[in-house]
Amino acid sequence: MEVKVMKNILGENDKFAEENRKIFAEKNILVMNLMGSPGSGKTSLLEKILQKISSEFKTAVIEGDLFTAKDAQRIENLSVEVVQINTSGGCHLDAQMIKRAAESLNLDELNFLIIENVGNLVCPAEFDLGENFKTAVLSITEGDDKPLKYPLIFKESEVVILNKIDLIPFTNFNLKNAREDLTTIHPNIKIFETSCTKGDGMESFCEFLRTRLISKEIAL
Ligand SMILES: Nc1nc2c(ncn2[C@@H]2O[C@H](COP(=O)(O)OP(=O)(O)O)[C@@H](O)[C@H]2O)c(=O)[nH]1
Ligand SMILES: [Mg+2]
Repeated sequence: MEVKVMKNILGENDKFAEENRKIFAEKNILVMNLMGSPGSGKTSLLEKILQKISSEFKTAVIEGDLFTAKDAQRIENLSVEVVQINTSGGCHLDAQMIKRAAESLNLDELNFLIIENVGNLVCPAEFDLGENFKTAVLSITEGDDKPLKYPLIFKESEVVILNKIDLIPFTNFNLKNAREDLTTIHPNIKIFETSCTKGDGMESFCEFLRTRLISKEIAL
């Protein structure tokens, strides 16, 4: 019985996800679903890349949070359009929430939509939001065993960001092992090493995003 209920929930979500994907494709908008644990650096990464990308491509952000608009405020401080979704304790965003949030954006003007998912290494990976690709943020302080312990999020993600690389000297995080495990889980996964505090890897990640955006022919 429980399995059946779960199936119905996911079936319903997939219907909304397909509707979202169709709308985003019609409007020629690239959509990235950004996932990762609380505190891995998702909002910090956005703060860094938006400074570059939002001046080249018309970008908006949907912020998912259990409670509060703290992250949305950080994005608004950069003069980037942002919509806040509070899940009131819910551990992930779903496609219907995205559909509603997207209705308040001017999609005709938009090139790039970034969705910061609720901080969680498990549930968000199970829900298709209608995005073009998923990016997982894993920070050095979480430990190099996490890819094997939480494989689904890395299987589902086209990109993984190994963030807080500046903290490597203070931890036992083994980059070689982490890269090997990630590649075992997802052979073609693109791996970026970043530091939001020092700036490492930001240009490489922005270059990847530019290529993705331009290949959809949605430059301003
Ligand atoms: N040392 C270091 N700290 C970082 C880095 N990125 C983020 N942080 C810090 O990690 C904490 C959580 O960052 P935040 O962006 O709010 O994470 P989120 O919960 O995933 O959105 C903040 O105190 C950030 O300043 C990094 O690359 N290096
Ligand atoms: Mg955040």
